[in-house]
Amino acid sequence: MSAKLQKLLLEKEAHVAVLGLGYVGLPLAVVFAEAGFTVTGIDPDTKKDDTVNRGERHIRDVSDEQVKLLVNEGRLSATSDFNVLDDADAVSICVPTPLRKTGDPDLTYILDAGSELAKHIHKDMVIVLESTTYPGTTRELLLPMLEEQSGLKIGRDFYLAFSPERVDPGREDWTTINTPKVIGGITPACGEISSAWYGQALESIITVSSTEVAEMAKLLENTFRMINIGLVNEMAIMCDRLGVDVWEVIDAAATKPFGYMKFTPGPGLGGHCIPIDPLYLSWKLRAVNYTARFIELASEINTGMPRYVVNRKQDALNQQSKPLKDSQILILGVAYKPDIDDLRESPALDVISLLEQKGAAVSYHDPYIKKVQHDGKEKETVPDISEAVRGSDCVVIITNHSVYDYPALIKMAEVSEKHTQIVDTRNALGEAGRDHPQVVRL
Ligand code: SAJ
Repeated sequence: MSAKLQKLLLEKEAHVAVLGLGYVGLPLAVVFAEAGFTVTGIDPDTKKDDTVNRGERHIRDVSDEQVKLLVNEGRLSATSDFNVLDDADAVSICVPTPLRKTGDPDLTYILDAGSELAKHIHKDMVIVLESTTYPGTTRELLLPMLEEQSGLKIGRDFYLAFSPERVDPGREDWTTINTPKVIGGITPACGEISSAWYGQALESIITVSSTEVAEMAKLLENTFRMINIGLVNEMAIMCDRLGVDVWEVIDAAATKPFGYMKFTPGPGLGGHCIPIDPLYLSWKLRAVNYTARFIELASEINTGMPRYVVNRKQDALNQQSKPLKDSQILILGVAYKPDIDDLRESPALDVISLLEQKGAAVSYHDPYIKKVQHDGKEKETVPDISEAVRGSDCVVIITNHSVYDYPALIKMAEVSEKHTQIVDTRNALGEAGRDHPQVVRL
């Protein structure tokens, strides 16, 4: 293993580069800089680069003060120029791994990062891929790109590892610095030197034997979550068929102090991780003629929840012999989960599309999301909730932001001349919503 690189890393003299300044890359760049490294963020989006270089943050999980201090100290800067990689000793790749419209993995960002790196890779460089992807990507895709063009030898001239990001946007108890970090190298030396580097900045490093183990561990984490959410969504459907209150069932099961983990049903699965990562795994397994049945079934149930919610809404309006067509529907909360401003894959978008296809007039309110572009249309959040509720035939709670005053919401519905119905997909109203004549719960 390169003693020179090891020395640079352990003495924090290494120049660190972070490719991609999104919700993973910017916090990681800040953590490395705060540990004492000189860090250059590289992002083709010059707006992000300019924000960082002005000493400001564009990701809520870091503060303007943190960025300003590091930029002023010369520890953190950002650029769209990949040539800076010529002087980088340690590189983290934190680029998106979305799905194509076909549902297949879209590795464009990883391939672009790999081809830029291949132009600038040099002896005594360590590279860690953080982007969630299928097992084998680092070894089968990234490694050849880096070796073939450079003629350098893995584990001798340069080092390559995979380390899954475990960032939960908006979370304050588990952050980039204190969340345990799994790292697996192409060779043992790769794993060792990557762990030595990350160990200079993060509190807990778990070194595993290969990149495939690290890639697969991440997919197990998020597949576990997706399948359990699918299970509890199906429990909601089954309880409705049996006339049993699923929320009371879940609360009762959650009293078990061991062997059980609480998940709650909802209008569908949003975010850039949980609905997407498991499909990278099932795609890879199809390539080796295996069907990942749990993933496919859970995905089917989760993607069916928006339609299920719309049907519940139709039930609510039927109670008033009101057709869905031409009814006024207000969606409360469109972000993919509470108290954040992220709309990616939000089930609210599917619910809005389905309602509009059925002829309903749909508006929304979300304190974190002022505008929504969807289905070629732009909507703005309604300014005044009480007025919007009074003017609606039905209010649907899709995302239960903490800022909402739920008891007041019930009061607004009760006094509205339209006798507004409330569809509560998150049990946001709690006991007040149970058996209420104007409330339908998931
Ligand atoms: N959801 C449910 N029921 C649940 C939990 C979530 O319907 O019981 C829905 C949410 O409303 C949301 C989607 O699932 O639409 C995803 O929710 P999430 O809580 O999993 O939030 P994410 O997507 O931000 O997940 C991240 C993940 N982090 C990474 O992948 C790096 C995940 O691994 C974390 O466990 C999760 O945060 C977390 O713990 O909150």
